[in-house]
Amino acid sequence: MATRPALHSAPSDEQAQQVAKMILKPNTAEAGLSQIEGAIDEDGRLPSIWDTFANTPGKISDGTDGRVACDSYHRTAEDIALLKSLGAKAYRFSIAWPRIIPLGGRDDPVNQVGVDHYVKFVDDLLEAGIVPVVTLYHWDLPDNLDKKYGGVLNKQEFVPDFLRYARVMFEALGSKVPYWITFNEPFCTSGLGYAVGKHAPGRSSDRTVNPVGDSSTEPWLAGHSLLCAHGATVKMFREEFKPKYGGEIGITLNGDYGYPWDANNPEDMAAVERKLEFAISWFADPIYHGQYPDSMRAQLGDRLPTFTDDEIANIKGSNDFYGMNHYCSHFIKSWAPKPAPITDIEGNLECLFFDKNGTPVGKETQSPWLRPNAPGFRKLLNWISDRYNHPKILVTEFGTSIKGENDLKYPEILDDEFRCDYFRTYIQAMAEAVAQDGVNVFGALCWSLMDNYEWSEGYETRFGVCYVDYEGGQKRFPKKSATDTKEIFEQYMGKV
Ligand code: GBH
Repeated sequence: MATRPALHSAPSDEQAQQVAKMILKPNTAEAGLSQIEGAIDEDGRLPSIWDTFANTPGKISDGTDGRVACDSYHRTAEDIALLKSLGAKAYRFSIAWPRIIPLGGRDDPVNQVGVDHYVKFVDDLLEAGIVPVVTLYHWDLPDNLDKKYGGVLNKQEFVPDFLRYARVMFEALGSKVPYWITFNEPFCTSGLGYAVGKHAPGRSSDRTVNPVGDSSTEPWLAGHSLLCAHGATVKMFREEFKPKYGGEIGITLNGDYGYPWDANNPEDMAAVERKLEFAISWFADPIYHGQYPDSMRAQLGDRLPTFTDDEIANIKGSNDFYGMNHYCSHFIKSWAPKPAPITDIEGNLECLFFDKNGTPVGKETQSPWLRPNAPGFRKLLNWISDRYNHPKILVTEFGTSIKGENDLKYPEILDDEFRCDYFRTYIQAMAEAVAQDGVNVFGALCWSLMDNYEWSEGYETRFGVCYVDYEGGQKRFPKKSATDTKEIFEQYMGKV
């Protein structure tokens, strides 16, 4: 039987540094559910909100869903062998809640087949010498909970239901998993799910997007529920599981960096700060400082909920490490002094690819939101480190798509120099942040091991260091970046 690495039982800072060196090697991140697993109606799994969303006409750009995806549910041995062959030291993946408690609720039955699937997967990873990094929630709420009570909008119901699900997973995997992440990118769940409407369940005030939803209030309620669930889960983990098993827990926040659109305009400078606060501090300030940022209170007034004493006591100090997802940068143009639109979730500003002089922030990719800018990564690492008193940071995602990659055929598609360049420059920027600026990054995971279901962009956008042949039976082929990242990481090993 596989045992978890002893190194992780109760890491001192010095041990954490060793883990850093161990993890700062080629790594890959993945998601459970519709992004890679497929098998959406097998072994007792019931639909998630993403299954329902994908089957709503017009929501996914290529009209696809996660029914098969990379077929990873049936290919765990193959995926682990692939990771091993690429020299990966850690693997981040998420658990699909609808496999564990298909109806989702705290009184609903646990699906043992689903639990066993992940236990075996983690055992096999450990056997292969790969550290599992487990995300409990990567956007795939059991659909039943959305239908029954509105999912994350209903804090009273959502928090105890999530806690029960988390408990089942800590019981099953607590002795084996050294790093837990409660929620992946709560900004996306809240903002894209309940204001923009581009993510499940797709609610929005924009009636061309959805017949129901209120973008002025719902994202803030959703975010509040997620914070409360995170806080309560960490409390339970620390009281009941950490003393027995060790292990660390945190939340993963997405955040892209911003430069002023007009560097001589104080309004744009202030907007940069607001942009980072609305994206990152919305969640990180309550966790590290015990309250929402002033800029959000000022713009949102009572639309931003308040914490009870118990809630904030759970939330404040609840990160053992900061999980950081980071992809790109933008130029930020303020809308102030005009008041923010009531549906705004970004801080009364716009994010642009070009500055006032027409200089681009980076080269175009396939993703409409992503242009690489490696110096922005170093700057954001410093911003987070300064604002939150030098937390330990695990970079849980960074990576890029490539303009037109999907139009290439095998084997040309394996020659992804653009992605190699992205990882080379971003890893260099991260190494500088660590070595020269003293930022405490202890690990980094590339997004992603293989091309996968890219949410509302379907399969047209690829992020993998391995190519997945969707038409030819989901076979995986390492791209150039798969071997390059191994070498790039190794170059920095022991030097940071
Ligand atoms: C990550 O989010 C996700 O965690 C991961 O699952 C995904 O595969 C990866 O991105 C690559 O896309 O134009 O309004 O739709 C990264 C942060 C924030 C990027 C929201 C996309 C979409 C803005 N994401 N953004 S919108």
